[in-house]
Amino acid sequence: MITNTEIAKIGNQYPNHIVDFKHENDKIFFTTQNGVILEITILRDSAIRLRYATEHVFEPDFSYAISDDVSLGYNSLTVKEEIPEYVITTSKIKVYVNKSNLKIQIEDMDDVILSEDELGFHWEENYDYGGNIVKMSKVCHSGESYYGMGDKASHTNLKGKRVNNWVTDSYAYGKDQEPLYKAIPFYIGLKENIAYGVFFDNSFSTYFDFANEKRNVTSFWADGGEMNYYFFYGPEMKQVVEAYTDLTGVPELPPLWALGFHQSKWSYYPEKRVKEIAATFRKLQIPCDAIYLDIDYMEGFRCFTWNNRHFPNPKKMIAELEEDGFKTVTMIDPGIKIDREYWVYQQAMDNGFFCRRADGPHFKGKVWPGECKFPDFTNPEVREWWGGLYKEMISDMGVKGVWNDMNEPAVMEVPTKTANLDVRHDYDGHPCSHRKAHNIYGMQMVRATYDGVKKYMFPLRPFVLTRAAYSGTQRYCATWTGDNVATWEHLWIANVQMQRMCMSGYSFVGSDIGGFAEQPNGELFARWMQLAIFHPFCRVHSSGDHGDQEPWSFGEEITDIVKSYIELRYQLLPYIYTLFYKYIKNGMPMIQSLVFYDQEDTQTHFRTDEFLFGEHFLVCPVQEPNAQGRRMYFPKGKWYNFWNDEVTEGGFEKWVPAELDRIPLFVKEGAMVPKYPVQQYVGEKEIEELQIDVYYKEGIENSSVYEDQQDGYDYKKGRYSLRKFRLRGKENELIIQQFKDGNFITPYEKIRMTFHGLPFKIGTIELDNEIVDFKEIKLNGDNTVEVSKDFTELHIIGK
Ligand code: NBV
Repeated sequence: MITNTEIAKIGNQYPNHIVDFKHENDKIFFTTQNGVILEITILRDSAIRLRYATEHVFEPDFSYAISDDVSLGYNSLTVKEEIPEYVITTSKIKVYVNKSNLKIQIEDMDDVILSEDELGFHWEENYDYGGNIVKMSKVCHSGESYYGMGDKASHTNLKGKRVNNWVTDSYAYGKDQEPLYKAIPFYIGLKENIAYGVFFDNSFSTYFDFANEKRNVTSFWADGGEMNYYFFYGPEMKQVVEAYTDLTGVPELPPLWALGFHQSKWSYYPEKRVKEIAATFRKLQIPCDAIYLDIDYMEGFRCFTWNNRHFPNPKKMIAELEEDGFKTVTMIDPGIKIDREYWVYQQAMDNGFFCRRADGPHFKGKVWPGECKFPDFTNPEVREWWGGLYKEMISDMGVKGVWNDMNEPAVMEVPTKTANLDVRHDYDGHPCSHRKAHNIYGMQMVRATYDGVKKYMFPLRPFVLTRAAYSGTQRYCATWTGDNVATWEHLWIANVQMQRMCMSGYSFVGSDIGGFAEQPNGELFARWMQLAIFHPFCRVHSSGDHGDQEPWSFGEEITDIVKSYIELRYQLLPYIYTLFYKYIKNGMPMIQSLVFYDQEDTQTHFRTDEFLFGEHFLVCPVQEPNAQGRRMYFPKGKWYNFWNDEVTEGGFEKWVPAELDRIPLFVKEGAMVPKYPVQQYVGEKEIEELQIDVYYKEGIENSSVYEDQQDGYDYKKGRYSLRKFRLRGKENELIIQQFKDGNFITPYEKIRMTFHGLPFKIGTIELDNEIVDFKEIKLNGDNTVEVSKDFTELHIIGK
């Protein structure tokens, strides 16, 4: 008999020859003589799942990442036995499975190899814990590039890097530091300008090596669990990201106010200070929708309690803030103070809701309140209870949003910064240790929070924010990139992290504007704000012990600049809301790296700074002090300078002036950009007309505007308004057609269009085939017209 010790010495094991093959509907099974089973599931013609068992046994099939609404179904599937391999063919890809070693190769219909096993699947028995360390290695072809992977603070193109997914409290992290707060084991490969994706759905600590150890090998592996990955075929990056996002899900629409500006600090207290901050926003007329209460609002850091000395009447304070348009967002951490007098602790004790160590005692860890115990959020009963704890905070107190911090879980004064690996978890009926549950612990906490907050916010929409995340967490909440630093390097990091997260299916994301640790100077703060108004989640937050970080904290010049950018954010709300709608409708990332915009242009493969904000804005932040401008690359197309309408042709690098009050910002020709008037908070003003900036193009361009009640769920019953515009410009005319969808009646009657770059003087205007007197509908000069919102075709003809 072979002993454990001997097994440990064997090292890597590999599948050998196939002895059995079975095809059942959408699944094909290959069994090797040494007991490996490869199960290939065809989800769609361009999406497959590959799963490997050793010793003939699969684990129960369970994942927290996968959405309940995955689109399934393929057009064609054939499986043929040939020599030396089996060939599985769909209408988009061919998968070759080698009979003698189970290695696979995936090709497109033009025989381009997109995924080629190097060693392929192999494994090592884990002597310490049992189970396998599962490994996969692929050939990395020359010129191949890699993107995605969540919040990695590295170059957008991960070629040459090794990363680790183990969600970690990473205070003041640096560039290339690993691991960080999120575990999103999904990458997009780009080979010969064809994009494909790999999602390794394994919640253990996972590693990805993108040609770092060996120039020609890309590999990924996990400390336990199964080799279980999805392969998505593009050929466009957009299709890959859409497919991954479809698989792991999207959120519902947030309340529109959540896309406004948020102000936070660790911590605003007492009540007087909170009100002072709110009043200053209104006094200076700087728009703001949300104000945050960090841990100090609690009594001794006990979750779901209030410190009555600092907040004698929180309900009243929250109501007063609300009257002024501020929504209050409170923090909740996972650690529950060990205190027999504390009801949350008692309830969890009485019901056996805390995590236990392997031998039975509760797991204890030190956090803000001192010694704490931690609920096992992987138990559905615990999640239900946890959700219920929000009743008072939301229904009675009037809190509008909840912020889950430290949910990695972060534990102080231990070298691992987290729970012991032997801690036990229910894992929804698949009991396991913390090694397997760690990466999804925070996700399950915020899921429980979301369910509770949603229930008590009804009929309004919830807003929830998390720090830790695993793939799929985007279904429940927004996220931020954790404890960054007030440095120029961190401005660069924030930019790449946002691009990467959005391209990893997680669009509702932002950074602590200005930096969490240390104190920014006014210039850095202004530059950061200029970037961050183009991030889906837009919040200033700081650790607060270094000085103030409100928009007015850096003198008048900076206040004015920052104010103008927050105002621009509020003007762009209908554009941003439409991006959110497209994200949840089609999986379209709200921010896209240049490579996503044009993967055929190899110039884009290594760009980090420029990005697309939706389809129509090209943004390039200034990331250095004292800059008067910067060089940037313009991808294909023609771009209007947002500030002066000058047009730049894509395909080149160019110097762009950018004094302190300007960020390089460009609009794609043909775009129709919807705007609202500046409001101090969402809903302050009734929208009396929709402003649309129309950027002339010779040719065709589509734009759209999504609107609804800005909160609530009626939109799900068709009460939304989607205006789809098709712009067609010719030498001497411009035609705009509108197609409407949904039955929400927008409050305004008119659309005011301002034309940019018209190459002719307006002579005649036809509205739905009738000539209208231009004088009657023009406003302020010759390039603005006001038309009824329900027009079908607007035809503008030059003189
Ligand atoms: O609750 C305090 C902070 C919070 O402000 C921050 O946003 C989190 O990322 N929290 C971390 C705990 C303390 C960090 C040093």
